[in-house]
Amino acid sequence: MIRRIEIVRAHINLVSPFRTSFATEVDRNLLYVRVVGDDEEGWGECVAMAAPLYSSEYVDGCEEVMKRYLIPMISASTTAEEFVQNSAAIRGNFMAKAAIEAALLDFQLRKANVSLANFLGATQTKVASGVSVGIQPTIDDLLRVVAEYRADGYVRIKLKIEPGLDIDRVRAVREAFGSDMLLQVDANAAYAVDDAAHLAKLDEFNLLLIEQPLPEEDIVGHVELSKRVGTPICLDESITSYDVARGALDINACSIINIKPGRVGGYLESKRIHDLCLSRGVPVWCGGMLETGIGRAANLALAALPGFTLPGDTSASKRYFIQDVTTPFELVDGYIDVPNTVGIGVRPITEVLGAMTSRVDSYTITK
Ligand code: OSB
Ligand code: MG
Repeated sequence: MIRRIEIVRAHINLVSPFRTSFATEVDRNLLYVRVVGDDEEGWGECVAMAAPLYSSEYVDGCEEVMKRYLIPMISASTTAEEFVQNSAAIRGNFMAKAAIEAALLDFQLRKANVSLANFLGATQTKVASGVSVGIQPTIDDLLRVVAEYRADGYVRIKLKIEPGLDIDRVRAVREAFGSDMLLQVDANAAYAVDDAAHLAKLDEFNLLLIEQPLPEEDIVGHVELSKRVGTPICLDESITSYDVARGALDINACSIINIKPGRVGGYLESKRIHDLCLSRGVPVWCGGMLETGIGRAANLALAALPGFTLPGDTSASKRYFIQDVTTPFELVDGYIDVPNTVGIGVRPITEVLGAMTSRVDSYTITK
């Protein structure tokens, strides 16, 4: 029986600024959902950023929609599956929904003594990990940072790019680290279809993919771009659901999909997209949103499914945080172990989370 839902608001600094084409993040404004029962609890992490720059959601808005619309849908016996069904009436708000779904899943799987990985259908016990490299002030900085991540063992490098900080950056990294290194770029929607000829200059660098070159809504623009650029197009921001994924694949807007559970409304929807892509032979990989250990643990479970054939942004805790809220995830020979105990397999360390927490609001479940 679910007795109450807590929203825990907290703050954590990043080890270094993370610059993308849309923002420079120096910290995370955190929101955790804690489902509390009589003798069990479940945790979920909301991946929304402080400001609506990556997508339309932002963390304070997520809290608002949770307390006003989503938490009131939960009764003492609501399952994650029921929550997903019932909350479909609320449009969008995927990150808010996903955080609650994750906490409900963790709660019910702990009670059932099943790991999230097993529940989702994981076939791997460890996952190969890539790292997302923010836009650096200079090419020298970039080469130094990439060298550090290579030394850590990351098997794939993703460079954030934006117009003007793209072709030369990729060329420099290719020249310094060779053509064998798995390399891809992420534009976070910073280009337009008219940039097709410019982006085609990346073709000579044998990249795995170009992630989200055009705006979220311009799925049709990606169809045109895919014809004019040789490098595979991968969608991130645009893929907000199973239906969007199917449509994008049907019209050849992309040939690879980045699955982020927060962006698509949860782990159950993520599995549906994975299954679709697996059945069509479309490679998928697990994206990240600078998650702390709670979200990172659940992402690792998802990334262990058989269709995740490309390394994800499932880096080690220390890539982003000096002290994670859970036992840190560590990279060993380029791989991170998938949690295999119950639920998401981790809990926040009480003292660590307590020191970071600014507020806890508790919502009693009376139905
Ligand atoms: O576009 O993949 C993205 C981080 C925040 C928001 C969007 C993105 C990212 C990353 C980093 O690229 C992923 C990670 O390592 O968590
Ligand atoms: Mg991306």
